[in-house]
Amino acid sequence: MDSPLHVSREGAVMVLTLNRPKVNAFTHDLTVALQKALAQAAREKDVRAVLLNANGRAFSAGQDLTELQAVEGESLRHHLQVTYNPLILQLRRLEKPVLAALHGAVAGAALGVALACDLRIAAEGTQFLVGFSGIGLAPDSGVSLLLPLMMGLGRATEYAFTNKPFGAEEALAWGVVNRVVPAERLHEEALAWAQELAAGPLTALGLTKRAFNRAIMPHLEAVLDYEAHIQDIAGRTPEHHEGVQAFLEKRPPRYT
Ligand code: T3D
Repeated sequence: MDSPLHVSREGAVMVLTLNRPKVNAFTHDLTVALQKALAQAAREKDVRAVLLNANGRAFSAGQDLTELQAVEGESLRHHLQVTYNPLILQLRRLEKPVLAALHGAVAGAALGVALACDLRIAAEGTQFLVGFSGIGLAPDSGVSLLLPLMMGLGRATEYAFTNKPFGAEEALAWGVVNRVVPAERLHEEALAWAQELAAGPLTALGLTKRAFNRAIMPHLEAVLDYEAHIQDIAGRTPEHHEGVQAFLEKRPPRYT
């Protein structure tokens, strides 16, 4: 079976490419592969920047809902503690620039992963979906902190409550992404930008990231832990079961 994550090098840039069938939904294996690759990026001195992108029609639809159904017996707290929470912390703590190149759909936990990167470049036509309320959950993967931080609390609340998508141009106007480029130029532009970042003063950039973390998200670890706590509550509700069931049966959810 093909690996869920392709790890390659373009000079000093480590390129991490999500590579799952259909929509790059995150499985346990993909999350662990990302954690390992980021640990490698931190260790290897000649890696000076990371580019996170994806093969296929979408960057990622977030948590794989077929796999989530399989772990339903377990607590979502535990699931988050071994998957997204360490991944988000790694992305923020890696003292090297991390650029996300986004296309297609970016939903749920994948939105959290994208927001935890330092910079985002999106293809025209990219659709962003907060996702969680669509399956009766609350935001996790750092989304409860990072989305209001970037787009403002009012907008974040609206898009989290309604689960309606917003597009690349809105994401650009609201500061959720830094650049929007034609889809056919995404890879080339993202790689060129990552190379430029890799040629920068690495220690200064790493310390800048450390300073930003300290200034505006010193409590990130506690936020992730609290998200896991409330997701555990949401995960036990009939709303969540109905939301996932409805998605898998391709019908609108019926909440009572
Ligand atoms: O403890 C924990 O881990 C809880 C944490 C949860 C974190 C989360 O990420 S919660 C949010 C999970 N994600 C979603 O709810 C998004 C669900 N997907 C969608 O809304 C849409 O698929 C997209 C907007 C992402 C893309 O729409 P579109 O029209 O381009 O594609 P599609 O037709 O909806 O999907 C294509 C296929 O991918 C389809 O399968 P099929 O019919 O070809 O066999 C669909 O079922 C499948 N798919 C889409 N999203 C997921 C998925 N399969 C598994 N998991 C998915 N998340």
